[in-house]
Amino acid sequence: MKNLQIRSQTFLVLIVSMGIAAVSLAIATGLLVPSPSGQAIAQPQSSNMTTTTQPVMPASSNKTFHIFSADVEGLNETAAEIPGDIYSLPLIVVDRGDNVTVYNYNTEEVEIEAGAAGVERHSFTIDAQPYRVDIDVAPGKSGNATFTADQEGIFPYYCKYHLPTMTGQLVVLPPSPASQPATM
Ligand SMILES: [Cu+2]
Repeated sequence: MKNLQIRSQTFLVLIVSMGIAAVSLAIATGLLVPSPSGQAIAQPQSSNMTTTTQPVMPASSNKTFHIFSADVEGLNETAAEIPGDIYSLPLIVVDRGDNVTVYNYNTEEVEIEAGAAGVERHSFTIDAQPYRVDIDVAPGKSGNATFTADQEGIFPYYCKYHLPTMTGQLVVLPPSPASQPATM
């Protein structure tokens, strides 16, 4: 009987020291942080994780595009018999259902163009059904429009003053799973 008591005491000591070792290990690895009162508390890790993994531009159904009028460098418009005006963005890709906002910037210098034969306006125009967008801006100005991309397909956009070069394509894709709001 005495022999058994000694054995159980030894076992108890073993259990306690294993417990201490486990807590020390947890503190060392940062899983548990000793609180001021001496009790170990679990450290929340999730808050740190979400801030570090947050994407810079999270997927959203609101999509904004900034388009600038630009020129093909070195082009002799007279010799080429074609305007050298282009868009900074020749392609806009969205998902169906997206709320699309387009800013159209006319980068022509007001002073120079005012004295020229024609005022260099630039438009961002879509008239392919069902879309109807027309952002027509004067030199040095900008304008914007917002519409819902509710029809899939490829729709041309163009500047009313600089065809055939100043064109682009709005591509409306079927909704992608990644851009869908999470369903519970
Ligand atoms: Cu133009």
